[in-house]
Amino acid sequence: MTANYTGDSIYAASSDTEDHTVNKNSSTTTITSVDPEPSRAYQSYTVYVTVSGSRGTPTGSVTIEDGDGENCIADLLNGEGACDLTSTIHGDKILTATYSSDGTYAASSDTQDHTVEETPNRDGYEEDGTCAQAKLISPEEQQMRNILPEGESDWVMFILSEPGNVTLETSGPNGDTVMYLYESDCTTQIEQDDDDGADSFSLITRGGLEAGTYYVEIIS
Ligand SMILES: [Ca+2]
Ligand SMILES: [Ca+2]
Ligand SMILES: [Ca+2]
Repeated sequence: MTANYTGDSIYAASSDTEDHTVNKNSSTTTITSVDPEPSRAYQSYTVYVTVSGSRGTPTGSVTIEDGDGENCIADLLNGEGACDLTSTIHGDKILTATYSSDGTYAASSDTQDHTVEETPNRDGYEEDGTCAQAKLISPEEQQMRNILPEGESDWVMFILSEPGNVTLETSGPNGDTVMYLYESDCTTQIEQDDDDGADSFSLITRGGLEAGTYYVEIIS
């Protein structure tokens, strides 16, 4: 900041300079809720945040961390935001929401307790709940899986190096599956089966498949 005196017929011109810092307005970040509370490992939960300013409404985004390396970013609209976070490690978490300064408002943060419960019945092939997460199965290979709890879905992929026939089968001590066979686009269904296997398990026998990649979804 500079003050200049231009001088007159008696006094010479002079000036003075003084440092002046324009402080950023303060901001207050608050985690308003977490849904669901508690959540389960590998299940996403939504974290809601607000950021208020000493005057006006801060803009920008808030990063929310679960303390175990997972995070999500909530973009602010009218000082509010939310994002979906997925914790892979169960336990008691301290969520940290950090608002980074937008140039006008200073940074601020908040913490909130959140419990992530263990997800039972996971098998060694999870996460495989989408076609993109499908795990490879080789000819003659058996994979030990859980299709639990109800609504769980496991995706498997296999590759035919030449045209051929396939048999796909589920079995187990107890349970009830439904199986879907898809083309390489993950969406064009070739066949589905509910109970053609033993008990309520599934069996698909299909001839004349061309060489290529195929996907199978198994649900309970
Ligand atoms: Ca599974
Ligand atoms: Ca699964
Ligand atoms: Ca069935």
